[in-house]
Amino acid sequence: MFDLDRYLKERAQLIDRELAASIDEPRGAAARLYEAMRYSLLAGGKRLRPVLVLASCEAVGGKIEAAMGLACAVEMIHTYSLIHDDLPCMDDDDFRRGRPTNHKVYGEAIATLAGDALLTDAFEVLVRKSPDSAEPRIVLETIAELANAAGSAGMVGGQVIDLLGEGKSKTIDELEELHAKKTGALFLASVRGGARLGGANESQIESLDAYARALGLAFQVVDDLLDVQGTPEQMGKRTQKDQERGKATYPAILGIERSVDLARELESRANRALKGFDAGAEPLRHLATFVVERKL
Ligand code: GRG
Repeated sequence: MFDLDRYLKERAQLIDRELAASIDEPRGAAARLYEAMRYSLLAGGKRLRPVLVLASCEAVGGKIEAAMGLACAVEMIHTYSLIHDDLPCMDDDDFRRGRPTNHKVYGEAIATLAGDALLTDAFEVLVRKSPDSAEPRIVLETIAELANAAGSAGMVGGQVIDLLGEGKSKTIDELEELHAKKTGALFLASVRGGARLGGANESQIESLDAYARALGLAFQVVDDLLDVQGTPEQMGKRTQKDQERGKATYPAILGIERSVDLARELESRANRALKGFDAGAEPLRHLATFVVERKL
C-alpha cells in the first residue's frame, strides 16, 4: 500500500537538502541577499511542484537525478513569486509559511532583489544540476517551457490579470484562464519537464499535460476554498483575503458545495489522464488526491 505521507516527507527532505546546497551560504558583501534568499526558500512549504517534477520523471521510468535541477528551479521560482506577491505593492502580507514575510524581515529592497535572484539563479541551477548525459535539446526545451510558464504568458501575466481584475466580476471561463496562467502554468512546466527529462515520449507528455492541467486547476479551487474555510494558524498566512480584496473566486461564483464537487471532478479528470501508465505513476495518482484533500 502506497504511503503518501511518508513519500511526501522523504521527497521534501531530499528537495530541502538539494535546495540548501544550491544557494550560497551568506558571506561577502552581498551576504544579506543570500540570507534573505535562504530565509524564504528554506522556510518549509509543501514542495508540491518539485515533488511533481520528480514523480513525473519516475512515472515514465526515469531516474530522479535527471530531473533534480528542474525540481530545484521550480521551487526557487515559486518562492520568488511568493516573496514578490507578499510585497506592499502587491498583496501586502505579513505572514507566509508560518513566519514573517521576507520584506518584514529584510525590507522591501532586499526582498525584491532576493526574489529577482531566486528567479534568475533558478535557470543556472537547472543547467548545472543536469547530468552530463542529458541531451542538450531536451534541456533547452525544458528551459524554454519553464521560462514561458514563469513569464508574461504564464505566472507574471496571470498575476497582472489578477491585480487588474480586483473588484470586478469574472465568468468561470475568465477565472479558469487567470488561474491557468497564474498557478497552473508552473504545475504544467513541472510535470511536462519532469517527464521530458525522464525520457518521456510525445504521447506520454500529452497524457501528463492533461493530468497537470486538471491538477493545477484543482489546486486553485482548493486554494480558494481554504481561503474561506482555513484559519491563519492552520495555513501559516492570512486567510479571508480574497473577499476583502474583491477577488473573483470559485466559492464566490459557484458556492462552497459546487466548488468542492468541482475539485473532486478535476481529481477524477487528472487520474483518468493517467490510465495508460503503470505502477510508476502511483505517486502522481495519490498526489491528485492530496491536492484536493489538503488542509494547508
Ligand atoms: C510573479 C509576483 C508574481 C506572482 C505570481 C503565484 C503567484 C503569482 C502568487 C503567489 C500568491 C498566491 C497565494 C497564489 C495562490 C496559489 C498559491 C501559489 C499558493 C501557494 O502555494 P503553495 O500552497 O505554497 O504550494 P507552499 O508554501 O506550500 O509552497
